[in-house]
Amino acid sequence: MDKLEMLQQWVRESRNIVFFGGAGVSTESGIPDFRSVDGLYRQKFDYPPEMIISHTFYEKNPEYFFRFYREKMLPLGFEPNITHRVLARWEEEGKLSAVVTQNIDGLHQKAGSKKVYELHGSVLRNYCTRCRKFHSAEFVKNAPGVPRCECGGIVKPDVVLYEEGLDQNTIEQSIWAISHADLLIVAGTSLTVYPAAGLINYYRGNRLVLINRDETPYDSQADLVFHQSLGEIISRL
Ligand code: CNA
Repeated sequence: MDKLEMLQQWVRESRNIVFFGGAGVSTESGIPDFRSVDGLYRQKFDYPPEMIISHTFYEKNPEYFFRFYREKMLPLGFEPNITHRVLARWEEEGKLSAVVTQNIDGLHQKAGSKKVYELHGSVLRNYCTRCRKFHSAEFVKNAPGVPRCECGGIVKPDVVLYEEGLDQNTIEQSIWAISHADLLIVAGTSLTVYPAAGLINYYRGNRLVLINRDETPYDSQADLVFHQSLGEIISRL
């Protein structure tokens, strides 16, 4: 039996799949990731991207932060791809219990997934830092300069910046899901951003599958590894 047949069998037998993903899940929708050869981290900016999307930089230079955020991090107008759609279908069929994602683009929900744990938040939620009023992503996109609420407060995207903590509830729910999964599929992530990447250590089963174009630090821990396009594999499951 080859690797793909093995994975097909595991998916058939599973009743409690958890999918853990990253930016590579959405590249096939046209949204660039950070660390691929054509990703954001290979482009030239005035500052390293990790610095621009840090809390300190956001506080010190909000004008530059929002210019970068609007141009490079606000993926509006994109559609879910085959991976998002298959995961939504598995959930509906009762085979998949949760998607844990590092993505901030909302595409899993757009494809119909219900149980989605967004470790790094979502560009679709934006709150006034003074009065907590909700604002849409379009509001942030179209605001001139630093987006401001009617009350005068800055509207901040509900996205976890470097130096900021992750939501405790989301972490706990993700750990619970991962530790109870019968099959854990980890895909489209370089597994280099912590604490998110460390969550896969909570998996206790023996069906850990890694699908990623590039190698990851967790390849040797996986029971099956595919260095291929995610869409190519998922479309055959
Ligand atoms: P990353 O570090 O950019 O790694 C992405 C990985 O996906 C790389 O190792 C690629 O080899 C792999 N990859 C890319 N496309 C494919 C594909 N089609 N098939 C298989 N593998 C592929 O991204 P991570 O998610 O690991 O890093 C975490 C950051 C990136 C999170 O904080 C995200 O918020 C952030 N991010 C999110 C988005 C989004 O929401 N769509 C886009 C860009 C960055």
